[in-house]
Amino acid sequence: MGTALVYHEDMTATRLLWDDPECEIERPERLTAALDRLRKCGLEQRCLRLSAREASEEELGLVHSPEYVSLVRETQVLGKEELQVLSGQFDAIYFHPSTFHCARLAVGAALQLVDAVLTGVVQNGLALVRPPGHHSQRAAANGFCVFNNVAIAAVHAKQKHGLHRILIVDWDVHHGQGIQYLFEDDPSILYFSWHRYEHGRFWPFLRESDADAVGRGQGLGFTVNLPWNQVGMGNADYVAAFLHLLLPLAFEFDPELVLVSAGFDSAIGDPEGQMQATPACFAHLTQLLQVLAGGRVCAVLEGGYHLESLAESVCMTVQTLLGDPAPPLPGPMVPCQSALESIQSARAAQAPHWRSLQLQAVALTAPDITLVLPPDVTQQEGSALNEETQAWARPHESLAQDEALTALGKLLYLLDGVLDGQVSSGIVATPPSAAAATLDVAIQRGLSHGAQRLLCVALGQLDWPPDLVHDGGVSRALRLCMYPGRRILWLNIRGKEAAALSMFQVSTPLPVLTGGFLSCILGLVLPLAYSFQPDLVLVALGPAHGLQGPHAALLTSMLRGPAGGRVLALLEEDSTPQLAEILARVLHGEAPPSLGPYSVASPEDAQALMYLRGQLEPQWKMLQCRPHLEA
Ligand code: Q9C
Ligand code: ZN
Repeated sequence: MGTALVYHEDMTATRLLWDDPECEIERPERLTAALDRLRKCGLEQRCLRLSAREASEEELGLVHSPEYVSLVRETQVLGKEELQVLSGQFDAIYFHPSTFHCARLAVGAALQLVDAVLTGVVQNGLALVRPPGHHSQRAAANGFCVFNNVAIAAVHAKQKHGLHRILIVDWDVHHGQGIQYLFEDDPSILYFSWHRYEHGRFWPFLRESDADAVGRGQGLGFTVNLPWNQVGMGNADYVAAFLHLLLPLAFEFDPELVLVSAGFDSAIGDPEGQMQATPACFAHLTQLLQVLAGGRVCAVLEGGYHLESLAESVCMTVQTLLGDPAPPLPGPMVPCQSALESIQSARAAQAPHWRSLQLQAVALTAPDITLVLPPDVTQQEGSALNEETQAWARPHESLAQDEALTALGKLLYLLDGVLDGQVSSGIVATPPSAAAATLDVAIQRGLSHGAQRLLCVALGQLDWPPDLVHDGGVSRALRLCMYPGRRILWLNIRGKEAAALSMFQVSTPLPVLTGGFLSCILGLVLPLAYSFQPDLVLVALGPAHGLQGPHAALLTSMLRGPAGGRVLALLEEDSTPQLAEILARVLHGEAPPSLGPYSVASPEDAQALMYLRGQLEPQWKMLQCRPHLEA
């Protein structure tokens, strides 16, 4: 359905006319650098280009006072000295004769984007604007922001399009206190912001930026603050914040539209943020948001002052909005202790207001589950690998029939295509009787054809390579996965028991209720996958997988993230055509359908999840959502 890019060259007009070290970073080149890079990468050409219009004064009045709008209107005729004096009455603000025009274009761009998405002209989009908006308040300019672009867009979406639930995700590195103040008591707008805070020692130095500010009155729980108390937060910290805090709430909220206050001063190199997240991280954040609201995501530029980092991060965001898979994240995915402390305190502050965060509370009894520990095979000889691989190549009886062989042939063809980078993903249907054997061969072929780490998510009756499990004490399969190289992570979601046979072989019951399924994906599958960093994911829907279409689509869609989009889906030939179609769509970058109203996880599901997380957390660090207790 397409991606809109909303822009107007006039927005490069406003600029600082006097000396002010604090304000000089907000300059016209921010927009030109982003746009130039989009052109160079061929991304601008793939978007629907919309020329921004000016917002009307009535539209500005949706969140600002008439007196304030008049004040800004009158700056158009002021001279430099007068502009400087007026600017000094606000915190971190400069006015320019073109400010009123630019700021109205910025609001207008956000409104046009929302209109294009909500009328179905496009699926999603980005508005490249100056001045930014999220610090601006009902009657005050603040932090380079004149009118609150995103807040006005949210009120407009409610009033003109009749929406009832809007999620605002503010990934700018500063707290969008302007948005928070405007919607503090409004339960129809869920506002999430992470921000550099340093225990209150970073601008704008507000007590109400801390995690315990959760909204007021009817809006309790609809303000979500995640204060970063150290600089240097990186990809793992940002992804963990989404998986363990934002997304559980967002799914429970079930928004009709996602607005992103898309500041890129939270990226590496930015002088304001001093953070470490790489531009590719914004592709992942975008992809994680695209599973909400049927994929209706409107991103509006806020901050971002390192031109190179800004431009690259904007490209990553647009590329992902267009449906391309997110590039793999570099480096080990281990959230830092300070980030975990912040996430934990925000979860604690929000828990009274959200059922999705209350899972721990219901499962107080000891789980009726046994952990099967593997024999210690880590010391065995690595030379066994080749022999194992050959043993796996033995003809499988169930692959003898023609149709099974044909399916296998297709699978191998696709697998090679994915590993060689010719295609990004694929789907293969197999006869039900051949599902397990096909999966075996897929794993073996994947490993011998260049996959370094292979994640296999098996649903239904698909055991870890069945004919190999009971092979003289230590299973060959287990040996292969434990040593050498630790190359396979096997996760079976099949409706029986929760067990971690090893750190690489995990089984969990299939949750039936939406809440259980979501917490399984967000709290187990994705953290495992992001920690493991596979270069190929096999999603196998085996016999009696019991998964509903939207659930299968969500799982498959989200598994594109950790593997750079390299996902092969295996399903049974007698699956419905609708299932195959929906999986093909999400693998192609389309948004999965909404899961509908939230229903909380069953105590059994919650317990199984909690148990497995406890077992696996020491090795797979993205599972953590609280800091280690130091002695
Ligand atoms: N070094 C936006 O990013 N100055 N506004 C902070 C701390 C104000 C940022 C000084 C920063 C405003 C939209
Ligand atoms: Zn900012």
